[in-house]
Amino acid sequence: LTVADRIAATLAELGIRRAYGLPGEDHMTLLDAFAGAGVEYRAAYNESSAVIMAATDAAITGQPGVVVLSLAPGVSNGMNGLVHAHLEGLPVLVFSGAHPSARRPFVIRQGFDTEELVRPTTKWTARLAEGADPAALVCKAVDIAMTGRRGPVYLEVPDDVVSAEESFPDNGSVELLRRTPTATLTPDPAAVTRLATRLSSATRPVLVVGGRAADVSRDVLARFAATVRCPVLLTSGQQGALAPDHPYLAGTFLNGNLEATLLERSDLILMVNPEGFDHYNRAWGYKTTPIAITSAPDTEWLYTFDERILADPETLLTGLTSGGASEWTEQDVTDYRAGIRAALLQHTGDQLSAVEAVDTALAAAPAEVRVVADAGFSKPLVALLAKISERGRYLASNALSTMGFSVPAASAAAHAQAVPVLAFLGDGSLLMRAAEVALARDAQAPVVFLAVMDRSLSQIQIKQERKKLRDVGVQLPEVDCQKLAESVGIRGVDVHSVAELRAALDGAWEQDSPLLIGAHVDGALSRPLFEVLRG
Ligand SMILES: Cc1ncc(C[n+]2csc(CCOP(=O)(O)OP(=O)(O)O)c2C)c(N)n1
Repeated sequence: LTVADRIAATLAELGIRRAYGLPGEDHMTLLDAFAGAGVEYRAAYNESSAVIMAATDAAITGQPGVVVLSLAPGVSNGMNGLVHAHLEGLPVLVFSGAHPSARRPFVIRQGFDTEELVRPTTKWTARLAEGADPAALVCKAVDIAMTGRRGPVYLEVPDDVVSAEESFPDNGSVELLRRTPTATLTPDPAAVTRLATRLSSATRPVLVVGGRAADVSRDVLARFAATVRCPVLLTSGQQGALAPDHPYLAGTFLNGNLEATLLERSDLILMVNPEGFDHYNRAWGYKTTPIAITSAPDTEWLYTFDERILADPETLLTGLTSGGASEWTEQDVTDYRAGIRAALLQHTGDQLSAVEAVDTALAAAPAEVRVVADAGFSKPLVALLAKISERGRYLASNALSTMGFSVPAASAAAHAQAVPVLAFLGDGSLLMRAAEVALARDAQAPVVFLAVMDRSLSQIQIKQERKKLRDVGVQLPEVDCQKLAESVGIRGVDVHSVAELRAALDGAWEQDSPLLIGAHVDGALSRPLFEVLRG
């Protein structure tokens, strides 16, 4: 067995089933070893997509994602994906080949300090030296990627080192990793009493659940919301934490304008893990200062709190079940949800609008669908209108908000799990990843890409207009999605009305080929919506 075989076998033993990348001559032995160990390797068409795919796999499976990049240009081309994984807090093992150690000081062509390049986006970088235990190194990398705030780690594995025969006895690294202890936080009892008192006298409590982890179970959240009669808002990263039909699920928290209709009425806003990575970068704009429950001392928050309690939210919310004074009714929550829909869907015209395209596609999707949003104008529309059945079934580049996310993310999601995927994107993002819609072929689940085609980078164009600046660089060409899709071997269709869109979606989920729908919309109808969302 070679060192590469041992690396691949260790990944397989840890339960890692897939790896992504774009092959390079510096890591062919490793890819060969993956095939031998049953780690399925998929090539993307550019490295940032490959990293996004590995990060998405991690988001869905809870296991570290794996990506293999070619030295120098492969790593540099993967940087955008790496920044996404880092900001999103997703554990990704980034392997790269390397020049042979003896040649390193003499290398000029493709000679670049890639460890230095990736350093700001990784929790750890290491190089596999001749004679190092490969299984121990992989396990250490996994441990670092998965503990505390999760994130990518970078391992350089020179081909000459991984091709060598390996001679290490099993030192139990994998077993050690499985025995990682978990700690439970015991909150300050006085703070808990103060909170319980505030909650029992609040007439309009609202709970906002945020953060990266699933720190509150659906059962506890459901019971808390119903017994305290407390509307719940979920940040984008927590979508699906409460069942979509729970009578107290108010909707999505973006730190935007629309939520004010609920939050401005509230006299107690309780936030679980208020981390700023998945909402608008703006100060707290509602009159009540929130109380925070944070499960770790080092969360990334944006605003000040009345009080911040370091506690396990699951335990704390389980103990807080008397909502004596709440005046909210289920009808209030239903009205709030209806108000959000009405505010978003009020601006329609003769032509198809972006919001109608999003709403129509969501309505036609199966209940268990996984929804993927890209950066751009449709992102908040998707976040506010989607009904997400479970945690992990809403995917977005929340923190980096990078364009070109949804094509690789949707494809990786459909490879990782047999759950149908509906991916939204603008025409700018589609043009960035056009050929990669083919990556969704041979997946475990059907994928529908819904591209909102408005012939512009509207998110930017609208901001230019609002600042009375000239339109610069924001026009896009008309794209024929049917031809584009068919040229890379998937189905494609172009639609110009709600009726045509419904017809295109009819039966879309029964087909085994991915489908690209180009929804050609009137961009002028998006203008007033921007005002509604951001003010
Ligand atoms: C990689 C990347 N480049 C640039 C941006 C800045 N940006 C944010 S939204 C946007 C426009 C996106 O255009 P499109 O995909 O057509 O969606 P639309 O806003 O038109 O719906 C741009 C350029 C970004 N977020 N990511």
